[in-house]
Amino acid sequence: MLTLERTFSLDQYRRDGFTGPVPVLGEAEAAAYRAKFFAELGQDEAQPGPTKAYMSAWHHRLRWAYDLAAHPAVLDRIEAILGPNLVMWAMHFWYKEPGNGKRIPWHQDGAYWPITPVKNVTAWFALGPTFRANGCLRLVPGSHKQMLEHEKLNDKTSAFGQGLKAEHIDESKAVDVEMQPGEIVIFNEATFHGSEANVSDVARVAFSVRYTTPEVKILTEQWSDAGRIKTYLVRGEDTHHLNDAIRGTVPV
Ligand SMILES: O=C(O)CCC(=O)C(=O)O
Repeated sequence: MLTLERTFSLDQYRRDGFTGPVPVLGEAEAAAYRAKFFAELGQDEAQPGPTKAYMSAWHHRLRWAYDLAAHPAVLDRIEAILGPNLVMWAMHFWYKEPGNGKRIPWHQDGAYWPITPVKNVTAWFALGPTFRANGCLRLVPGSHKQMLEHEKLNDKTSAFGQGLKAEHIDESKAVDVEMQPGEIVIFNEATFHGSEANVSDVARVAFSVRYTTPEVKILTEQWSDAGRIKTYLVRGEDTHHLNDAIRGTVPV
């Protein structure tokens, strides 16, 4: 199994389809954001439980979530990959309380997204510790070279109805991305990724932020949940104005 380099490397990103994890927040800062997360759920962090809360687009209405999604230390890394003009277009919290039996099946994000061209960099941000037993993110290095067909899954343990075909997955090549609170790992729209159930007593608190460039058009009319998609120019200039109709407003 590949050993994580725990550094930001453009060479690794190009070779493996991901890079990191790297620290962005200190432990105390990550804990403060984690507290805001649980406060928003209306839960006591010491007794994390299941939630029916909507987990997308908190950055449209909560300034602290926007500040995380547009964190300069994250944007510096994304800019190194995508260049100076950056559009942030989605954010989703991935929370698994202790005992959450759902797994995220192996998938490539680009297979789910009506955007053209399909170009995206994701920062997956751990606000709490992530490790094998609480369902840390798993990635397959070098899997990002082509898009593959996804199929329907009839599996009650899967959080998604579709995923990559089992024949395309070589579990022996998968990497468990165990992370400390405040770290990010960066991957692209084609990198195989997923995660297992949380069989520990530690909540897994994490979120993803999606970034692209102004020449990418988001086809909101093909999106089943279009309200969660808004574009924020977080660096540089909008050279194409393709998504003006869904421009987001930074919350106060
Ligand atoms: O958090 C997970 O386990 C999956 C995350 C994911 O699918 C994503 O960020 O695209």
